Amino acid sequence: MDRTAFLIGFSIMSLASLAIYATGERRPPARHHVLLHSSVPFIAATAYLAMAFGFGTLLQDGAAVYLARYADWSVTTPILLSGLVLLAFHERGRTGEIGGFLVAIIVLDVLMIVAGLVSALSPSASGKWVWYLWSCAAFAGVLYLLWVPLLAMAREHSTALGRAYLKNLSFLTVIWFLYPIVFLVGPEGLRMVSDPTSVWVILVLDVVAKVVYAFYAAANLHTALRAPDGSGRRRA
Ligand code: RET
Repeated sequence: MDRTAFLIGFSIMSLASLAIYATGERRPPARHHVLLHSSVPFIAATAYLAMAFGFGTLLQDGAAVYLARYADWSVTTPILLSGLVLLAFHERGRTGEIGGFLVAIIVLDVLMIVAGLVSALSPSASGKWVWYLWSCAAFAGVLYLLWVPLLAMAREHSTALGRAYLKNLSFLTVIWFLYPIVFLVGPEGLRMVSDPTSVWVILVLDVVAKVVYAFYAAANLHTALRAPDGSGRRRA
């Protein structure tokens, strides 16, 4: 695989990390979201740099498996999910309850990524599909927590916050669904798509899921906090 896509990924992600931080809110209650969202492309830039130098690239049955990509996802996806959990609980909630949701969703999410990596590295076809389906089961658990209890919590908080949460969640769900599809048709799955095509498609997905999503989520939070019932300000 030629380095161009990886170097472009590195450049976009590192500049995006700075841009998200520079244009983000500096004060609570939105500041922690800016910190979370600017750290995500910084981690991705590190992974793209590793991939550009061929670090952590394995060959499985002639197909490249990029370990740096899975390392990136296993850190960045929990951060993105934490942003949504913290939005659903915005400025409320018992520590135990917030912690419980964070741990449950992060564990499911990391298992999803690890099972996906095991699928990519599986030498046998049956092992590949069992691990792929197991990863999808963990993904279903993540989506259940986001769409059922956490959505109810966000709506209970206020109409404005519920709307912001739903917009972010819808965006995230659509883009996240594309990853298992690209994996399925790519070199790690059915091999209908070549390695360079899959690398470019994942680069575009990563930019949308990490960078475009960061600006979209910040705009939705900003609108919610300015709404009369959006609890943008702590009451005295
Ligand atoms: C894999 C393969 C096995 C089945 C499933 C997968 C899901 C991956 C997802 C990745 C999301 C990545 C993001 C990265 C950006 O920071 C591991 C591809 C379900 C949902 C959003």
